[in-house]
Amino acid sequence: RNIVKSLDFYSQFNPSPLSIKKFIDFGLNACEHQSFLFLRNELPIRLANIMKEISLLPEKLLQMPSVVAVNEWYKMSFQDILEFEKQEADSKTLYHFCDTLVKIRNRHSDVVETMAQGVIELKTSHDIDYQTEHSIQYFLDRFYMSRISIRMLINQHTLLFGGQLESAPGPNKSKYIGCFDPNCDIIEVIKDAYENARFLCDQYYLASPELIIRQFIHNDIPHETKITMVYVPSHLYHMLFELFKNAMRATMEYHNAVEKYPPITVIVSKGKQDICLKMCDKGGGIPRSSHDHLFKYMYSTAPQPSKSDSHTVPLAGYGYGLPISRLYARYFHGDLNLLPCEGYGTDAIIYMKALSNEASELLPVFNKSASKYYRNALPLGDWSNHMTSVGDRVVTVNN
Ligand code: W6P
Repeated sequence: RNIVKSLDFYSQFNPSPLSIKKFIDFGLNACEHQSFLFLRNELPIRLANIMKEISLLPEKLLQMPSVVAVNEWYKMSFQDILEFEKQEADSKTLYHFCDTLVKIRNRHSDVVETMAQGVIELKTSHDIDYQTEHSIQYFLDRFYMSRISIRMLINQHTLLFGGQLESAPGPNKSKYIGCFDPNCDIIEVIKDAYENARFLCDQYYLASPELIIRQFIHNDIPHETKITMVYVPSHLYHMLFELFKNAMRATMEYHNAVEKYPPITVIVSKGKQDICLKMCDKGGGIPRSSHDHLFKYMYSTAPQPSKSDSHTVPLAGYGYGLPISRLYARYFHGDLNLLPCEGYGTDAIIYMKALSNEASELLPVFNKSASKYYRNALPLGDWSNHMTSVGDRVVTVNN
């Protein structure tokens, strides 16, 4: 079968979201053969679903060299996995499958930067209208979420079955199940992210705000003294590190003339359904009008620092950090919100599901409703426009 037919075939199926509980249950009775059978079907489905969406992108974006490259990587990886469609699952095949997954993971390691580059290429060569910007935002959220999910599946398989070369990060790696920590100590992750952000902050500003952590556990959850959960520590770390960098920068810039900087406070609460982290800075906040922009891919105008640069650009501007952090939160049905109070400071909140069976993957599905976003114009606004000056002649079209 050719690739077009295979794409049509696999994109008819919806991805199957897994809950954290499923990942853990599977990891505890890990069976490589079963994992192989699942992935050789599920990976082509997830790849085909997002590749169909790539093909609906605005023509001018699709022609950008970086986007062409990303598209090629996806086609190669899709075909690499289809090799296993009809293969017998003997030990040689299983070994080769692991190897192929590692190869695919490496091939796609720079997808985020490359796609960002494609958007920059488009911005510098074309005027982008509101509609195009909207579909690119819609696409990138779905595209990066798909990528997070595919990498999760690949990481789980290679960590569980890939042998001695792979090992989970962290000191208690033996307690990990793939990349999940069944006893993820949230305050430890907070301290870790804080220390590393503080290191950058000290380098740049020669000072940094202190950290205060307070924890709260719902009255109906007795006998718990330490907030732990089943989670992917690297995802939580990624979100917190990003938020700390922003909170520190705001604090340092807003109080630049004083000796003492107001601390950053993190509140950690565990309820019956949710675990919430609220990070409060007194960095002067931001105007409400720029709040939405913080999550827009198109507003991170500056070229992304290259990998070798990234260590020398501490607390760099709002890149893709916040939108991607929000995707990590949403990936397991949590969320990430910012509540700025201009003139005072900003609260950033991370919500996570406390129950591992409710924390299921949130995956983009390719269907008619998704395609509409790319084809149709945005609906005409049915609220008044912002600030019309007295005397302006505004023609309103009713339709
Ligand atoms: C700010 C802007 C921001 C973004 C994300 C997290 C914290 C903060 N503080 O002023």
